[in-house]
Amino acid sequence: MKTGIIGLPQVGKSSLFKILTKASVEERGHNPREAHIGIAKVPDERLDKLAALYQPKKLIHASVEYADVAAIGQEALKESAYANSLRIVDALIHVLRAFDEPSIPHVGEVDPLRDAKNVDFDLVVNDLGQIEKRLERLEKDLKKMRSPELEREFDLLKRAKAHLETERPLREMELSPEDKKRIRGFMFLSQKPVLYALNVNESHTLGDDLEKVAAKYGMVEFASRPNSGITAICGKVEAELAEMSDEESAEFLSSYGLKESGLVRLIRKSYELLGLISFFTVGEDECRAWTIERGSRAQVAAGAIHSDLEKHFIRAETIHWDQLLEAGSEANARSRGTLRLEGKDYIVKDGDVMHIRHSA
Ligand SMILES: Nc1nc2c(ncn2[C@@H]2O[C@H](COP(=O)(O)OP(=O)(O)OP(=O)(O)O)[C@@H](O)[C@H]2O)c(=O)[nH]1
Ligand SMILES: [Mg+2]
Repeated sequence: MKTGIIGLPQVGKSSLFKILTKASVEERGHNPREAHIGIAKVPDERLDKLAALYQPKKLIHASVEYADVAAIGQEALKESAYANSLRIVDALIHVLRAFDEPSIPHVGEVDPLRDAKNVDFDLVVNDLGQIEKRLERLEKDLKKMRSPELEREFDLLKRAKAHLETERPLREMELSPEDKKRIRGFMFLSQKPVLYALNVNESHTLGDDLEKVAAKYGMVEFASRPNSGITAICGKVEAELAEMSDEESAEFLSSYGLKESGLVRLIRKSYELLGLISFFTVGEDECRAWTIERGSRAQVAAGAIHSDLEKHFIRAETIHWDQLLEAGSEANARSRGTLRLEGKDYIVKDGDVMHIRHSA
């Protein structure tokens, strides 16, 4: 699962990428049209609490991959290398300028809603171009030979085209599971779920500002459309936080009226937007979070650990993380009956702790 960080020039994309992934972006000889890739740990208090109980030798959090791409625009999107670096991501974080800084140029006034709409429009135009090309091809093929599958694809693309022509991104279009499969290969840009990230000014009332900034710029309704979300960060403060120890950062956060780093919230929201949840495996050797799609069956979840566990799955000893903490040990939980056996079709819940029993 990979998330692309997009946005207009100089809005703070690379700064965000750097603090997310703690990666260095200044590599020499790097083609600016290719994306930088980095990995961020998904912060998870639940796992930290389980680790406090087990004191494992290894503690492994879930992770999300991010790609820092060059500034977006009609021109950039015409370059296939650029468009392709975006096509391969599963979701987008769209960084929007909400900070004033006269020394850093921006197109006109600070107006993140306008910028968000413009970039969405560019994505829509790009998808329309793709669809038109494919429709032309399909028309020719259908004249030569009728095929029910090609006809279905033709109808679907016609419908997608009509949708895009109303200037709405494909992420808002309703699709049956079959249509989703049919359309997947195109990797349409406007179909990707998006998290708008408002990059705000540093201020003494940052905690409050972050809460209110989406409303201030009239973005609440805009960002509550299907497959969209919104969050706010202050790039400057996050960059300072990234350099601090845990104790220092707790003090620093409270001086701004903040409970947690905006980055933590952003990573969590992008995880949710991708439709992902975590389950845990625990023990004295290792406590670990595993990433699965929401709605996965226990057998499929076992496959996230190892394909052999999926193939030879028997049962999963399961307990919700907070029940395990409450019981204080697996033995206690078993005698209380909160540790239970689930079969292969059990739908795994976010925060379940599982031991997979298998015959491998
Ligand atoms: N005041 C202020 N400046 C910021 C903030 N975030 C980034 N900047 C500054 O904005 C400039 C651009 O930041 P980058 O992170 O390089 O932006 P970018 O979107 O990657 O830029 P391009 O890749 O060139 O499009 C730098 O000078 C940053 O220091 C912020 O929250 N507040
Ligand atoms: Mg950059």
